[in-house]
Amino acid sequence: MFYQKVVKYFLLFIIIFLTISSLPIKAEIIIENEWARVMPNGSGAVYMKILNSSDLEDKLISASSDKAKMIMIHRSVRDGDISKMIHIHDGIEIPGNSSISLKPGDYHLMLMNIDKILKNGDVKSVILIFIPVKILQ
Ligand SMILES: [Cu+2]
Repeated sequence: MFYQKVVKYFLLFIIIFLTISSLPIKAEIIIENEWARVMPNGSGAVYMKILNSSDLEDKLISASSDKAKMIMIHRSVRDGDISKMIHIHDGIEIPGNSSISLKPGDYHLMLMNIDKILKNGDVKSVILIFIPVKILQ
């Protein structure tokens, strides 16, 4: 119960800005249903749905915010009875004309050392960096 209360109290919403590269190959990325929560220990997670409406495979490779010292791409996985988080080093691929959901118990952006002055309901931005997979090959 304590956990739920904390989550509710510290809920904050985050607006996402996209950094689309100036490269000639571009995917069409749309972000929906973005939200976030922070924990009393100063960590937090950002969730969203990422839609790729182009034919090109795209990849979320990193994220940053001036309100958190570091953001890592994580995935929660179950190992028997234990839930643990894996650091996804090489990003999240979003195939053409499909979507990926970052949600509790699955992919999320893990915020470390969040600015302590954040309050419930604050709106902050996170910068997402995408690169078309074709460029990486
Ligand atoms: Cu995590």
